[in-house]
Amino acid sequence: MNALLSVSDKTGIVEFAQALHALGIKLLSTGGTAKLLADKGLPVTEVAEVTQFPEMLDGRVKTLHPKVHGGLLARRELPEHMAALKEHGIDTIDLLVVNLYPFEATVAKAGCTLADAIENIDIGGPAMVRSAAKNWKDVGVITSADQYEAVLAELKAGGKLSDKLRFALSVAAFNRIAQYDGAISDYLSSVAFEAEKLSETYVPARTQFPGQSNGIFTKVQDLRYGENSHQQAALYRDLYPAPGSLVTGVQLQGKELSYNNIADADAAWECVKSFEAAACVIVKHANPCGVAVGLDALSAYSKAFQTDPTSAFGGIIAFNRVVDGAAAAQVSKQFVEVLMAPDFTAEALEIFKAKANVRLMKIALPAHGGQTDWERGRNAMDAKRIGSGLLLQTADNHELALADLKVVTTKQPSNEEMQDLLFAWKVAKYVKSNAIVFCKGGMTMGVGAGQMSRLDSARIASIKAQHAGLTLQGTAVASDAFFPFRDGLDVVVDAGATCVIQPGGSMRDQEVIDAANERGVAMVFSGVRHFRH
Ligand code: 93A
Repeated sequence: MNALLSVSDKTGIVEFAQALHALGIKLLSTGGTAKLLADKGLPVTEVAEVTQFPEMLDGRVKTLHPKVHGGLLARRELPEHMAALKEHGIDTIDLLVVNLYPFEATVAKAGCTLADAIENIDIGGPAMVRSAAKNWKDVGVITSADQYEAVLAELKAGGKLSDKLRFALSVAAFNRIAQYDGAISDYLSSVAFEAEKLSETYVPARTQFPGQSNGIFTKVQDLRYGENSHQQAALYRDLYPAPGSLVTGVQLQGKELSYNNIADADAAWECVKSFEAAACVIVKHANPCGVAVGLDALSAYSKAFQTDPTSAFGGIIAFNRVVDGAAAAQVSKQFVEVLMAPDFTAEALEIFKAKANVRLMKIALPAHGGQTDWERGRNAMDAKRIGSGLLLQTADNHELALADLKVVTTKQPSNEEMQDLLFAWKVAKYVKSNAIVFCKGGMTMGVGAGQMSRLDSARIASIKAQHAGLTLQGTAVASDAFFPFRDGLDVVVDAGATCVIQPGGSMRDQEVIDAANERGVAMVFSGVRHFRH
């Protein structure tokens, strides 16, 4: 049996080659790998010796030779294939061990030149992997060090690999190649051509990672199950995750995050990181059930919790400030599933030690002043699976500025009301449609989410406020889309709202404006809509 070993990541290769040698398998190898094995005293034949052709062009041509590909591709059960090998003096290669030039790691490094990226595009490695994987019936192909153990176990037990393992290795190999080519395509697609790119020292800008540009994802882990226990699930992340996104976080304690935990945690984290002031967001079933800004983590949490203490039970909580002992002590009084923050003080960590089930996630915040979506930690694209299809759109990254607002009523909102309107609008963007959000003093006072009728969302928000013992008198209210009739406005004003923000743009805008004037409330149009389905 002949094995060809050609690896860039040399982790574990010596031990693996030693085990192959002990099993009587002949070792062939390329320059760097061969040298390492020979230095460790292993008998190894250089591929150049087999091909009678030296490695050339700085290693660009090492294994691209019929003696290699013939040995990988020949079908052992076809006499004419074996006769052809014999005629040309080619030996079969039965086991291939290849991992590729580190393209992904190279382009992920700050300051990577275009030339460096290009030099790290492996050609001969993937070619061999494809040959071996195509001929899986006769050749075992190893593309990752974590496959060494399973391969050795079978070789030791029966002297050869099972069909099942060879097939699994072949599938893994094609997956790896697809991912590798995807990474190259993703990277190059983002480098628009300019003459200066011909220079050896040209470093493309970091906007090269718009996130999901070509939909290249890498698997983080299998999850225990999906949304429900009969569903299988896994977590993937962008090849180049945006700074400050949930997938860049580190779990400090607690059980493994579930599918639903991750979905809710993402909703909470995306919402909380949109605030510059100290903020806290509590999420249940993908909707915020309490959002507040305050002087610090503790005050933001205390306000957010008041919105809906019932729903906050078992909630997913996100902070955009370090959680200190005071905030931790308060949060730990409630049942919490996941807690996210840019960091936790030693005192806070000590408090949560006693609550081993709480999943603590430490996630760095992205820079608020970042220029690109990627730098600001936001996806450029948004995707939704439909039956046999995929809906793609640019992400809802619109940010409302004070100057965009148009007051449409005779009554002007006070400065304080204006602040609450902007706060309510920010929150409404993260609430499932139809969204109605009552706010006051930098906290949510009632959230109506996910109803088929805007009227029902308004009613639910006010019922929830009552249940929480809050009054909606003097609140600001945000509606994620326009009021098609005056009835929605009447419901929120009946509940106590004194000012309203909504996109405007309905055929009956005038009817709604007249109603606001009649009821003596202020109304502003944002000019944009924030549907979230
Ligand atoms: O430059 S290449 O694309 N040309 C080749 O013919 C070739 N053959 C193997 N790169 C090639 N390789 C790669 O070299 C392998 O995929 C592996 O990553 C690396 C191992 O080189 P060495 O053994 O010299 O360290």
